[in-house]
Parts: sequence; C-alpha cells; structure tokens
Amino acid sequence: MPTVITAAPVPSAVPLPSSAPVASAPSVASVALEKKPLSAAALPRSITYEGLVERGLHFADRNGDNWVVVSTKEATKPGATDWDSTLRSKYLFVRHVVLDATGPRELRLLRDHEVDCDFDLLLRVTEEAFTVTDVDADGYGEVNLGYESACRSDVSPATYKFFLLENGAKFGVRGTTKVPDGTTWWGGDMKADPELEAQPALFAHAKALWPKLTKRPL
Ligand SMILES: [Ca+2]
Repeated sequence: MPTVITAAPVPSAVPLPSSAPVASAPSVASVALEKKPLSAAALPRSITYEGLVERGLHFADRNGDNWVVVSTKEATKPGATDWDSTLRSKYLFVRHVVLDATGPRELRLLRDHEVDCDFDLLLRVTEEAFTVTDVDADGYGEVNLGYESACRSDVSPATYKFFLLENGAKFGVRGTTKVPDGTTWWGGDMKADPELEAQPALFAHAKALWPKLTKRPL
C-alpha cells in the first residue's frame, strides 16, 4: 500500500538543495508506485511552488520520476466597512510534475481558494486521502487528493472535493461533508465528473472512499 508522505510547512524563502535522488524509471510492464520521503528540503530546486509547502509525494510510474507538491498561501485584508472584521483568504496549489533529464515537466496544476471570508475559514487537505494508487493498472499513478473548504459561522456541511490526477488528467467528485443534525444527518451529497464516471475502476475507487472522507462523527 502506498504511504502518505508529509512535509512540515516551511517558508518558501528557505533555500532548497539543488537535487534529490531520482528514482530510476520503472519498466512499463511492472510499474511500482515507489515512494520516497518528501520533505520541502528534499524538493529539487527546479520544482517551484507558491506559498508554503504543506505536504508532498514522490513516486515512480510509467512517466518516470513524479513529484507532487501541495502548497498554500494565506492573505488578509480589512473589511469594506468599519463594522466588518478582517477578511481572510486561503489559496491551495497542487502541482504534479515529472522530472526528466531536461528538467521538470508539469502534468497538472490544480488551484482552488476560499476568499474574503469574515467567518471561520477552512481549506484543508485530508491527510489520509493524500496518496498514490494505480487502481486501473495502466502504469500511471493516480494522485489521490481530497480537501474540504468553507467560510461559515456554524457547523453546517463544508464543501468537499476529491480528485484523482493521472498522467495530466483530472477526475473529480464534488459535494459536501456529512455532519450530524440531531438524530439524523445533514449533507453528504456527491457528484462525479462525467470523465470520472467513464473510468469504471477510478470511479469505483472514488465512490468507495467518498463516505469515509466526508462523514463526520456524531
Ligand atoms: Ca492508473
């Protein structure tokens, strides 16, 4: 089973070493989703990112040497009127890069944000969902990424999104978390992208994960 590799947040201004060991490209016939620990300090200098590195993945597949960097950036500004509190914004960046002899080649950049929030701002990647799989056994790793976001002053369901990033393609499920509401439940709806529904193995994987990722304890 793939393991999730987490990096402690560090300021982007911290100099990074020039390179890290590069995994040898596996054969097409036997793709091992080999993972190596990834800390921000282990990121090759050629792989750039915005804001602070929150976590990362490093694995080998049919594309070669894959790096995934999750970073975030936060900002604040004054409210529009005297009685408005400070408005907070948070930006999420997920960059999937293949490193080959000529340098980094970006397969996908996923961006999202929660902006100008004057309540409780939430934009958080689910640690246990951040991993790499190859459930359709095509030799290309699927980066699993789930995160919730909200700007709210109560305990209502948050927006939840789950993506599989595979060889530059993005397959998504969008919906909400499922939260207790007295003796019943509130939220938990999900809608898959048509592109995901067209991929049976990936769709089954995402559907199986969805309730585990989105259901909050009573
Ligand atoms: Ca795959």
